[in-house]
Amino acid sequence: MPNEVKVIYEDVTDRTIEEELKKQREMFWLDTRKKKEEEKVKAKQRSEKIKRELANVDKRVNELRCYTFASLCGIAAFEGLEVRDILRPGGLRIGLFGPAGSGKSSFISTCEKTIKKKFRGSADVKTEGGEGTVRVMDYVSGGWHFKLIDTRGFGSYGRKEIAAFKNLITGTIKIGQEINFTTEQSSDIMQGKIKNRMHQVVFVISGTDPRLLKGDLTFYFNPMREIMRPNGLAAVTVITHLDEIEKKGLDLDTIKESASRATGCDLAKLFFIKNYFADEDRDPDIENATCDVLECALRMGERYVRITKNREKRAAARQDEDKAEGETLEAMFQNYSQHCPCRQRKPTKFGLNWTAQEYVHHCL
Ligand SMILES: Nc1nc2c(ncn2[C@@H]2O[C@H](COP(=O)(O)OP(=O)(O)OP(=O)(O)O)[C@@H](O)[C@H]2O)c(=O)[nH]1
Ligand SMILES: [Mg+2]
Repeated sequence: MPNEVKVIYEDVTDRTIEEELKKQREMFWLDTRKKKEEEKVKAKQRSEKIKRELANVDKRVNELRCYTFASLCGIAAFEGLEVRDILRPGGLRIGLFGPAGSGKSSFISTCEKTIKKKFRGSADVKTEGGEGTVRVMDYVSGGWHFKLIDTRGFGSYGRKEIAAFKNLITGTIKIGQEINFTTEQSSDIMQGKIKNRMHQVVFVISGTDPRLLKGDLTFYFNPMREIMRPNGLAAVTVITHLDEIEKKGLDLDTIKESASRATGCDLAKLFFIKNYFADEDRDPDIENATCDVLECALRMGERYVRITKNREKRAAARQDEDKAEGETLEAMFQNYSQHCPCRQRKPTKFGLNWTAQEYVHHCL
């Protein structure tokens, strides 16, 4: 009998499947662990990069904390000028203007968080359905030689809004007072004391404002620019909502050019920012942008003070000269009047409308 070959079939399918599954599970865990470790390394690198960047920002922030008036343009630029009224805490006044809800109060909170390292809160940051800023408020005062002045967003510019703008620029509407649009009476910018005026204007625009790309904001800013220009005031522009701009994939250059047309600011004086929200971690990009805006505004504010003080000094010198000239003429008239054949007629009677030559001619 031939050897019987017994073939035993073993069903290994389940085992193979199980082994395969086990292998896959191990691979999955290995993969996940590897990814987690990579993420950890990346997060560590990111946080170290942020730390390094924040250390650099801190240098700039400390310079702003130690800011004293004239330190950017150099004290030599103010030689011969009386600047003690500005050279004091809160002396240089920077006013923020722009449409309602553009982010003025939020930008001030961002500045405070950057400089003071704590978030002021959102007392007058617009909430849905709520009212935004109504009163003139000053911030970042402390011992620093500058302060930021928050104003109410104007819907559009009529005569009453223009009057309010002039009154804000001159300091006629004081810190703490309500900005209402009930009067058409405005103060003359050249008359107010320099120390009470705003020395620099910061225009604040939301980068997602649909009026910006349509070109409609030009009409909004023109009345302000017309008041500022003859008075030597120039503006810096902050474009807020950078996060929204990026989310919507809008083109930054197009927005910048539209903002430049609307505000008249050259491109170097336009800055994008995403404002801080409450409890947000420190962000070097936000803080660098904040430093850029403040440094530019302070430099331009110093320039405004220098030009205006020089202008007033020259005007005062001219007045003194005129006065001295008037006195000299009067003395000369008196002298001639003693020899005047018609002495009985006092020279003052002829007034100073006569030139010295006419008077001498008359006497001789
Ligand atoms: N996403 C985003 N929201 C912002 C930014 N800046 C401001 N906001 C929001 O915009 C709204 C208006 O901000 P405000 O700071 O109150 O604007 P405002 O210009 O002070 O408004 P008025 O005082 O009414 O003139 C608030 O809900 C802010 O949280 C930003 O950069 N990004
Ligand atoms: Mg506000």
